[in-house]
Parts: sequence; structure tokens; C-alpha cells
Amino acid sequence: MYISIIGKAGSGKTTLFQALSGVTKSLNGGSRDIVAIDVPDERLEYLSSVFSPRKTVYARIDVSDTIAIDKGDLKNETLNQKSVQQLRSSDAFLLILKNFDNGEEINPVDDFLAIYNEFILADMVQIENRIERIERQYGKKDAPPYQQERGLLEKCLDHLNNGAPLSLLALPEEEEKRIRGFQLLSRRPMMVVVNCTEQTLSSAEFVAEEFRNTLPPHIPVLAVCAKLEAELALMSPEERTIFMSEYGIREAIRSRIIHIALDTLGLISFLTVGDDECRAWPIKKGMNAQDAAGTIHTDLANKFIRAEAVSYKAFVEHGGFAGCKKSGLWRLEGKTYVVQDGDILSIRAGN
Ligand SMILES: Nc1nc2c(ncn2[C@@H]2O[C@H](COP(=O)(O)OP(=O)(O)OP(=O)(O)O)[C@@H](O)[C@H]2O)c(=O)[nH]1
Ligand SMILES: [Mg+2]
Repeated sequence: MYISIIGKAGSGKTTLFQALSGVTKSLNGGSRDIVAIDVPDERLEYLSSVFSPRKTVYARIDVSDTIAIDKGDLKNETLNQKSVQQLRSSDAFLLILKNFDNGEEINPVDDFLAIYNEFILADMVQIENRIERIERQYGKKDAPPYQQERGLLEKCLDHLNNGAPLSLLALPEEEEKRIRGFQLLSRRPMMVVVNCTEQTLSSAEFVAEEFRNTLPPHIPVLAVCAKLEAELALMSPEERTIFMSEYGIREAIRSRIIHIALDTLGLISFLTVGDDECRAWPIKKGMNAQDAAGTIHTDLANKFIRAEAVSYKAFVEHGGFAGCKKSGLWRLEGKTYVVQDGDILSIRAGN
């Protein structure tokens, strides 16, 4: 899973990247760094304290800083190919909007629309080009696979023509697979981070709410002060506590951003426990037990027999596996069981 931080020049992309990754780098823009970060998970922390495993492995996602983008950059192909490819290979976008005052003009809503619409336009251009190529190659000849593709492309184009991103277009699985290869930008989920000044941090929730009411309703919005968060990320736990109480920050926003990002991506995690390893496994919401087993090892999917399952909540509230068995909360699930967020699973597989 790969999340790109995008935004206009000077919006705070690199600062937010530092806040999320804890990696310091020079704020000179244009860098294309990618860092894998652990997904904070209190459930996993608790389970590790119970099992004291040799290893605790968090779910990981990749986060990257990107070059600034602005209106026209994609449509007019002024961005370099590497940067475009980086955007296209992202699974989701975290769009940061400048809402802090450093003497320059601030237009966060305009900035949002510039990039949001740019992605829609870029997809339109790409689809139109593809349709043209199909026509040139096959003319009006009846070549069914291409006619099918053309039908799908035209459906997408209609949708984009209404000013809506492709992330809001529901497609049957077959078409979904077909469209994936095009790496269309507006098909990716997007979340917004409003980057505020230190002074307005106390009203961050109010600011976020305002933006939620202004931006399209499907876009998750958070308000942060990226600069403070980046400083927090580099501190020792002791320093952090003092700093947070000074600024009246209740929780570092890092964990919230990451969790909203995962939710935007439609990801949940299941957990595995043992003396050797406690681990969180990220999977797509709706995945069945057999496919989930396959994320651990393909053999476990191929030779799947049953999944032993206990929800994390039941584990905590009923005193572990033994208590859950007594209370009838320890389950044996089959291949088609839809795995839930926080399920603690143990896969039984044949030899
Ligand atoms: N006051 C304030 N300043 C910030 C905040 N976030 C970033 N800045 C400042 O704004 C400037 C630009 O931040 P960057 O993180 O480099 O922005 P960027 O989007 O990576 O910029 P480019 O890569 O050049 O497009 C820096 O001087 C930051 O210190 C913030 O939350 N509050
Ligand atoms: Mg930068």
C-alpha cells in the first residue's frame, strides 16, 4: 500500500512527510522519498504485552513525499515523467492544503479544487487518447474486446464529464480489473489534511468541520499543524509529553491520519499471536478467511481447513482464549467467512 502526499508548492508536503515518517530531510522540495511506516496499533501492543513474543510486527504502509503540483501540470504534461509515474502508482492520495499564514495568500479551497479537478482532467485526456487510438487501430471494425473496452472508457468519460472523480463510479469486478491497468488518478481514494498555523490549532476540529461542509462529501478531512507534528515526531517520549501539554495537543495526529488513510483505502487488519510473533496483517475489507490466510502464506490458502477466530474485543473482555472458549466466543470459521477488523486468527491447514 502506497500513499502519496500531494499538494501545491509550499503547502507543507515535506513537513507532513516528516511528521508521518519521523524521517528528517532537507525541505528543498522535489524529492521523491518513500518510507515504509508502521501502522500504530494499540491492539497489537496489548497482545504483545500478553504473549511477550520474540517479535512484534506492525502492519506497514509506504508513504511518499512528492513534487508540487498545480493546475494544468498533468493535463499539459509539464510535470516530469518520473513524478507522473509516481502519482500513477499510488494507491491513495493525501492532499495537503495550506491554511497557515506566512505572509502569502491562502486559498485552501481553491487549492483543493485545482488539484481535484486536475486529476479529473488528466483522466479525461488519457481516456480520450485511448479511445482515439482504438479507433485509429480498429476503425469501425467489429473487434469485440476493443468494443468492450471502448464501452467502458466511454462510461468513465461520461462520469468525468459530470465533474466527478472515478473513485465515485461503481464498476463490476471485471471492468474494475480492466480499468486498473490505466492507473487513472481520480480513481484513487483521496483524503485532505488542512495545514493550520500553531495559533489556530485549538480550533482544528472546527476548521476541519468547515472544510467537511465545503469540500465534496466523500472526502475525509483532518486539520493539523504539520510543523508541530513534524517536531513531535522527532522528540523523545518525555519531550513530547511536555511539548504536547504546552500546546494543548491531546494526541499526536500521526496515528489518526494513518488510520483515516487506511479506512479511505478500505483496509482493515487481522491479528496473529504466539510466543514467536504477534503481528497485524493489513487486508482489504470484505476479504474471506481463505484469502486472508493467503496473505500470510500461499500454502495456508491452498491447504486451508479452518480459521480459529476470536475478536480482539472478546479476547480482552473475556480473559483471553480460555475465557472466550468458555463463553462460546471462540469460533471455527470456514473458507468463506468474511474476516473482521481486529479478528485474532489462527489458520488450520493441511500438509
Ligand atoms: N506556520 C506553519 N508553517 C508551516 C507548516 N507546515 C509547513 N510550514 C512551513 O512552510 C514552508 C514549506 O513547507 P514544506 O513542508 O517544505 O512544503 P512543501 O509542500 O514540501 O514545499 P515544496 O516541496 O517546495 O512544494 C516551510 O518553511 C515550513 O516550515 C505549518 O503547519 N505551520
Ligand atoms: Mg517539499
